[in-house]
Amino acid sequence: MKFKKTHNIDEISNSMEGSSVVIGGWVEDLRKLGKLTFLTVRDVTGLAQVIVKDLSMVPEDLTRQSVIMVQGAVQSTKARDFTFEIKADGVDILTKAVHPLPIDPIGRLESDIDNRLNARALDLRNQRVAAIFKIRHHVLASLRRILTEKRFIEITTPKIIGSASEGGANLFSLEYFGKKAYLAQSPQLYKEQLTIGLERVFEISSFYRAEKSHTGRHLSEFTSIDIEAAFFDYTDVIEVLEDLVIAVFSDVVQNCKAELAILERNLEVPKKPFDRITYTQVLSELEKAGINLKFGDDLLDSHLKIVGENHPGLFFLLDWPMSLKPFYIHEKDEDPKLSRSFDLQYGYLELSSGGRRLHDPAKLKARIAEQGLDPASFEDHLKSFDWGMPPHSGWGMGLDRLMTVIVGIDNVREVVLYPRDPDRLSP
Ligand code: AMO
Repeated sequence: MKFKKTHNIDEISNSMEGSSVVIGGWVEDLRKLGKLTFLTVRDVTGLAQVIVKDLSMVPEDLTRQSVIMVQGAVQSTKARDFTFEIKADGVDILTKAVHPLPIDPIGRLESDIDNRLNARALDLRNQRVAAIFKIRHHVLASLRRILTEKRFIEITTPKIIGSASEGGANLFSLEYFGKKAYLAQSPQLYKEQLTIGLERVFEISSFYRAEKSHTGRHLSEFTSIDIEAAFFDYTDVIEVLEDLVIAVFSDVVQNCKAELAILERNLEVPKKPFDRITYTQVLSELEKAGINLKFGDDLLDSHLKIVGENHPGLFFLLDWPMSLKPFYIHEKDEDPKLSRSFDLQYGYLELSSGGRRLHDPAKLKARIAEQGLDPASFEDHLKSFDWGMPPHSGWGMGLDRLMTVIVGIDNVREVVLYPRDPDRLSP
């Protein structure tokens, strides 16, 4: 490198007229007008116009998206889209990009999502795509800040595990030094155990589901936000979730104005309280729509579409039948057929599910057997319930699904850098 970068592009303004600066970035556009060459150069913070008077500074074969550094003086400009320009007195060509590129990185020519994902690093030069991942960064920062303020402690649990955390279905298995191992579907068992030592815990990590689903909301590797809290009932963790979603939306609206503008997204901060609808109410809504389900029937996609049309925003779906819930969920004292559990829905889309957990080891063991699971494979987990397990509740929320709601794009592949689904294992 001939020069040392002095400024990010967004740190330069027309008030710096006459100052010498060095920027580094990618050539977005390049035009020759008589003896002048006009370059636009983009870094992660913005776009600058550069004027080169000396033809020898810019080789004939300089391609778009090549990496350059420019040293020059800031000057005012008449160009419509810029508030300043840089008159180059030195250009260092650091890497030449191939021509043609596999996709148009500026997005003038639309590429389909498969081609874009195959060239994801380049796809991020498209400002709409970069905006999504800048927002995702702010969402993650916001989640960590808010949960920390609520006295949750961040944990990291194993992703290679010896037995299923969510029951037997949808598990990826692998060979682990001659033994069979699995990729964790969720941190469920660990987060429950850790309420013993840390009381309130959260994890934000990748988890794995071998689901052969080809939808806009299922991935084989997804990011889950999980919490678990000792001495909390399910109504308490519902409140944490409600506060968290409102605070995250509000942080995004405050901190990501430019990104939301690029996405032409008018994000509204939801208001408290979100509607609370019971499973039994849903059955009667469906009945009115001509669909007769019995208590205990699961809600299929087609049912949730109808419920979503009736309730288009955020709402909690409460009090599911125990028969539909995982072994660790606690029943309602007043009606043991009902569970102390909930889902957070955005219309038909399930964003989160959670509930109060069983903390009595005998009851938990009985439920494991009742669900046809082998108590022996939960031996380590069950042991910890004899060491002073507090009553506890928690939930898991799909970050990728939450992101689709925030950016208003209906496909999780758009909000994950390198998505994994049944058809995609690379790049
Ligand atoms: P559940 O299985 O409902 O619950 O998952 C919680 C949330 O994770 C997201 N999610 C997914 N997102 C993308 N692709 C997938 N394949 C996928 N699977 C799940 C969803 C879902 O609502 N242990 C419980 C949570 C708890 O009770 O704490 C669990 O994993 O947004």
